[in-house]
Amino acid sequence: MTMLDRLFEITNKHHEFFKYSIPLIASENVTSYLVRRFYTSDFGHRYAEGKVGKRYYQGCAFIDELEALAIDLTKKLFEVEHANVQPISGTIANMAVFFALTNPGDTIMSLSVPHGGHISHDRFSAAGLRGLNVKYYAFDNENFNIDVDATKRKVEKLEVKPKVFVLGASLFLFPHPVEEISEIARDVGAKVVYDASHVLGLIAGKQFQDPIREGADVVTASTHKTFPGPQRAVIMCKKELAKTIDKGVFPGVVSNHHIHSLAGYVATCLEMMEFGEAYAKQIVKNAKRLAESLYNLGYDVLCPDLGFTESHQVVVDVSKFGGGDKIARMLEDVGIILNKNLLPWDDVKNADNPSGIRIGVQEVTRLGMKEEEMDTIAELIDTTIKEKKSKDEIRKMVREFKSNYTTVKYTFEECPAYDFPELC
Ligand code: DSN
Repeated sequence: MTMLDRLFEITNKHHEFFKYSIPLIASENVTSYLVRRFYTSDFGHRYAEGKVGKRYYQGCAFIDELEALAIDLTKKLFEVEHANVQPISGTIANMAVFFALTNPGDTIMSLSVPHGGHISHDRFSAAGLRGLNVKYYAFDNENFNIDVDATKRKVEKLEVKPKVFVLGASLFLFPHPVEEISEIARDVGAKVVYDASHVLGLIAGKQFQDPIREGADVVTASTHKTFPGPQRAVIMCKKELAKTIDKGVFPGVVSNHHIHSLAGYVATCLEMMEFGEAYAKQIVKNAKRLAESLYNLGYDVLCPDLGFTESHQVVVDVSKFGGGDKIARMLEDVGIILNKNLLPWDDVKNADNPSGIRIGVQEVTRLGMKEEEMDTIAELIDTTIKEKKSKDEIRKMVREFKSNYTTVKYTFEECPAYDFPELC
């Protein structure tokens, strides 16, 4: 077998694996053919440093038109005053914002990772790279949210006041108290940055909080989780911060910005304008139903008294079954793909075997699954964890079930989700 044959084999096997598995990673999604078509365009061969109409390379006439369209659609879809569509990932977007709004040695407030914060909000990642001193919000485990009063007291006691309050999370069940935190931030002259990476599709579909109108100064977000686009990111902000943020992006942390995936992002904006509301509503219904089904089967799903979730995520404490690592591996063996996750009461040192698993239903929703299918997924998870059947039998059940859901919906022309299409 040649190396090239090997490359095709690996890629085809990956596609086949996902076609017959149940994808429940909360930070992933599947794009339509419409979006994928633009990945293969000549845009992917070009460079476009700088701003629309002010580039450092020739040949950017149509790239300028494309980027202007992307900015315009982002502003319309999210009803914001300014958008920068150049960051190539959520972490890069956060780095750009830290670069723009802080100086090394400044203090910021973030959620710790066990409380759901993204690594880039923390000192051992992007915030640390900027030399920021990270203080954590007080967290209310029961309500799975920031404890506003305790946070206020904590900020009052700080000798050096924070410059930025980061909101938004990777473990994200309920809207954050943006209004209340913005008030605390205003009192100390700080900005509020809301990382909407996980919930951007729900915000576009008007099924989650609206962070800018609730008081956030800046929203960062990757564009490939609940928002079903290519892997890149956007930053949105109020007009008065536009120049500062743009400079943080370029020349701050972005040079070229992967124009082929920007074209795919534009196509996703158009899909979300047309289908976003129905898609986002179904995501939330599915998440609630999956949580309820698992709870009824005896699982320690977080926050039963709060309706489990208001987002695409369901979080389960599986410590009584051996912990998140063991369970995530068992499920992977039968084709149910999700991730282990630290829970608020876990020590960050236990990241290799945390108490929890995190489940996201956005991709299966995109494939057309509804509440009934969530009951089936809960049963398949239960059958696996309690070893009610052999691995081979469950793998076969997963395969048969998933065979009916391999088409991308909520797009203009439905298409296969997991094929590796021929170009010519
Ligand atoms: N850490 C990823 C997640 O939430 O899965 C996002 O970068």
